[in-house]
Amino acid sequence: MMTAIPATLMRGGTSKGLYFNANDLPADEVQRDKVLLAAMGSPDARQIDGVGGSHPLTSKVAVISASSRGDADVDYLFLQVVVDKPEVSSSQNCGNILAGVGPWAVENGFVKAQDGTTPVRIHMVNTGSVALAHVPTPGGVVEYEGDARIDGVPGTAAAIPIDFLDVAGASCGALLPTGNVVDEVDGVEITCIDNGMPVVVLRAANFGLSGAESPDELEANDALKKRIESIRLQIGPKMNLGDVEKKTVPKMTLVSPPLSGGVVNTRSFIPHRVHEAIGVLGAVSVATACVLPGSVAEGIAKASAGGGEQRLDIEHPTGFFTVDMDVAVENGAVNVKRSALLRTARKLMRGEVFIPGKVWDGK
Ligand code: NQM
Repeated sequence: MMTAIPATLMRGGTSKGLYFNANDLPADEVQRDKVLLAAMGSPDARQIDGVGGSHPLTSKVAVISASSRGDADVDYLFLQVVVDKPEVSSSQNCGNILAGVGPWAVENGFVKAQDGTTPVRIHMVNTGSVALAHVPTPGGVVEYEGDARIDGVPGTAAAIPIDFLDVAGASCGALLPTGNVVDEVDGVEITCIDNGMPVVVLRAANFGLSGAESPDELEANDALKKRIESIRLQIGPKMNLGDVEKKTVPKMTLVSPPLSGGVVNTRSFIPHRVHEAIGVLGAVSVATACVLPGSVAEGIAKASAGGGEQRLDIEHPTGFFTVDMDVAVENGAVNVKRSALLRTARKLMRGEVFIPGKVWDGK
């Protein structure tokens, strides 16, 4: 006996995953995670017995419900279904899957569509912060097609601008979780920062890299991966993240001088695979490090610490990620007033995902 669970398969930004109404999943978290592992086909490197795409970026889940907060329309819980281990993690947020939450919320009756654009206030449960997505809804219907282009996705789609209102320190309690602009681990200088995503910024040059290496090359470099993981495991607790061995944070981003006219060039370990682009909130955090006086990006990033609105183009393996930021530098510290960016999303399939009865019999 299989249990059929309503689900929507969507691309959100440069990620892909299943979007669920929380009411359709088991309330018990252990049971819920078993269901999600079965839906995606984990643990298995190929996820052959599920709908997962065999990569962390395509093995993601959004669980959506009416918001518990007065300042939001929906609650969005992000869950990373680990591809090759029986693990489901709520330890991070995801700004890419977030891009599909607004359209999903409108189409599933959580927010009434307006003619033109419908603002959807999304409480990101993982970090307790709120994002404001501007969903295109001409004639009161969600529009997915359009002419906005984001690097890492072929073609164009309708633009979904997203504002982040209060993400600084959302996971770690402070923009600079260790209290320092620069820390040293294993003899390497790093900047630990959380402007929506806990990120450790490292200089590519400190690892003998140019920073232009491809994700495949970096993933094939076992000695490099070991050094980066050693730093991650040591600094995680100092970033108020506890033991991070089984967590998908902090992300580890190598920075190097820009190659194509952007502010900085990046390669991001997320944390065991290398991102084909860069995560949304990961990019916001790296952009913030670029305007932080004294960070390891200083002298590498072509950005100046300064007040007011700034547009920062972060280079990554498949193009640029553009972040609009309003930052004020007060007594040498960066105060982030607003971060905003553009994403697109696409509804790919809607239906039911089938779960074997031995996993969940739906009761
Ligand atoms: O940083 C990948 C992604 C992400 C996360 C990751 C993300 C973000 O590209 O907000 O979007 O770093 O695991 O989807």
